[in-house]
Amino acid sequence: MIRDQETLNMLLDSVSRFVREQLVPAEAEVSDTDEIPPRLVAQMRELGLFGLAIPEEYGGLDLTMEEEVLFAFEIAKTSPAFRSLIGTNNGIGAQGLVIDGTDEQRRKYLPRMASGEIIGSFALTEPGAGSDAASLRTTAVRDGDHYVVNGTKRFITNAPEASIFTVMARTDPEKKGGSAISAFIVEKDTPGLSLGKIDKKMGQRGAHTCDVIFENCRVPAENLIGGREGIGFKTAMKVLDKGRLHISAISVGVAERMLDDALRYAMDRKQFGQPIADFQLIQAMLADSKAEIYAARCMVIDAARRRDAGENVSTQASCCKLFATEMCGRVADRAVQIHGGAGYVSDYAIERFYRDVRLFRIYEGTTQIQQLVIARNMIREAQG
Ligand code: COS
Repeated sequence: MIRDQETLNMLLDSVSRFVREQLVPAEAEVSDTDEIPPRLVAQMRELGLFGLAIPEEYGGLDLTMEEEVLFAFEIAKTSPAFRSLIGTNNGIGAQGLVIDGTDEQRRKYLPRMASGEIIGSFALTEPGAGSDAASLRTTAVRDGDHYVVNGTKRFITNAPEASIFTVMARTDPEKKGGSAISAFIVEKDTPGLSLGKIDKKMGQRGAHTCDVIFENCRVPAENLIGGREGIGFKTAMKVLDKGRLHISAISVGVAERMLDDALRYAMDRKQFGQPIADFQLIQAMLADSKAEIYAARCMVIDAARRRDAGENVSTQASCCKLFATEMCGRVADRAVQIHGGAGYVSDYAIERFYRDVRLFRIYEGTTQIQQLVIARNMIREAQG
């Protein structure tokens, strides 16, 4: 749903200009230094990019899902690390509060997240619990008006930058499965919370992940999201439904950028006396990529509109994540192929993008988990 086309166009125009004029020229610097320059972070704050998906009453722009995916198509036309910095405040790092938080909890944290003053992070994955998220072992044991949290979270995006964490932990250690899991907001400076060393990743330099370790970390009971135990797994799943749509839209935007780079290279590069874009085998790769990007774009917009209309889009979000991220991987591969030897060296952005986009098929639920969610939902529906 688009609420006001004119206002949205203004936002999309300014984001597109920001990407073209500021972010694209800084891509190599971010990759070399593994850091987003503070001047660009300040500009992101000024543009309101940290609060796009946060309700207006808490200082955000409250974009609908359709508006958000249109934004994501634009911001994704540059290194994914830029998107990652604002991604958790708009997505998994804030949506637990937006969806299931109490008014008091929202008031306390969301305005500062919307302004970009603080970064939020989402701590679900553990060394022993990745795809099988419901088997997580971090515990939160009630002790007076606190919970004592113990456990380790792994690969936590933006953890080194984060001031608050949405942490899923088991409040009933005896009970297996998701119904014993609760979600908490834990502030970075809480005694007993520490961070591991920053992970050395395959790509997305400038975006950081690390372990978050809890050792007898005492969290005020008022930080239990929604004030109820046992709903944390469902909160996480709802957050991921939205996150998966967002990542799908990002996959479309990055694929468009990679295809654009490949097309320009193919028109410029001459072999056998003519631009390689004139050769049909190159054209096949360009055309297949164009068609697949178009298909993914349509899927993402359709699913976003359905979500805005109040439909449960768990199946559609997984279909989008499955198709769009795999499509993005294929486009990356073809774009490297079109660049030939030049695609394998770091003088061209495609070498970096090829590594950067590999993550999309893994995080916020692997392709295989999306297949499982889709098929399960199909069977459930058929059973009535
Ligand atoms: N929205 C709301 N509730 C949901 C839901 C959703 N999208 N998906 C599941 N639930 C509910 C179920 O309805 C069920 O509730 P009841 O116990 O009341 O019936 C409960 O949550 C448990 O669901 P389920 O039985 O499907 O859980 P499983 O452990 O079998 O599997 C999967 C769930 C595999 C889908 C889940 O663990 C998953 O998504 N794993 C991937 C995790 C992930 O994406 N990690 C990325 C790291 S975060 S960047």
